Amino acid sequence: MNLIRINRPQLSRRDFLKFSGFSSMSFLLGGCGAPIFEDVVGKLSEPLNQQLETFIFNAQKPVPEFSAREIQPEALLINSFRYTPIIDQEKYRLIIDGEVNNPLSLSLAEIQSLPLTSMIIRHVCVEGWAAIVQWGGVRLREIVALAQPYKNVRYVYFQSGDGYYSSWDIASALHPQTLLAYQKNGEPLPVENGAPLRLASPIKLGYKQSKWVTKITLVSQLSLFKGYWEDKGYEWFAGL
Ligand SMILES: Nc1nc2c(c(=O)[nH]1)N[C@H]1C(S)=C(S)[C@@H](COP(=O)(O)O)O[C@H]1N2
Ligand SMILES: [Mo]
Repeated sequence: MNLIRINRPQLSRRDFLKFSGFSSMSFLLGGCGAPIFEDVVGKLSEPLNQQLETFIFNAQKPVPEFSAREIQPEALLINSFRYTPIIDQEKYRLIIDGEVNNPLSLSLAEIQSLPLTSMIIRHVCVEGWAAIVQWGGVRLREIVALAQPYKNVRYVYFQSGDGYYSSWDIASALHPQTLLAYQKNGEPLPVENGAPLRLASPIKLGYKQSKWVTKITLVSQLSLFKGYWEDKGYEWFAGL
């Protein structure tokens, strides 16, 4: 899926080093590959850069959640524009790239070793149905922090295994209730609902919540393509 083109100048290695500001040389000495997971997880507690911090503080207040007995297990309708992609969970990697100091390729085991957040929220589809669902997964902001975005990052692209794509504003992406979910109603996420990994958030309409997410790209500008439904005229922000 090559629809998303990000126009930005290539950084020279010198510029890259200038931008990156690594506190440790181990990454640079580690050869040409990505840093090992333990290296980046160690940086979890480090703050995001200042501008992103400001976004977080300006982001919406937490959305009130529902209680467990309010979950509506049958109400979440499968809504897929195409087919359900077959993704081998063993071989699966979530790529995080774009305008970041620390591009990542994470296995499901690595993602699941990050703190688990669970929430009970209402999923709202623009087609006129809604469902109260419990989602479990990792906060997107944790993954974004690991990737160490440049300070001018404003948007996040999500690419999916079925060719679906969408883009979000960075503030919504960093909202504490925006999750990359791998559980639904206390069970492993079913394939039709986006396994191994999907977006789940109480602040966006259903079509912003990409299933089968394979790649997350952090950018300072949106390209001509903004999302599968968005490019057909649906609202881009799609906030709830
Ligand atoms: N990859 C992908 N993600 C997607 C879709 C899709 O077709 N492909 N449909 C969207 C829409 S319109 C909705 S309402 C929700 C539905 O999620 P569900 O099928 O788990 O109920 O997924 C969203 N995410
Ligand atoms: Mo939807």
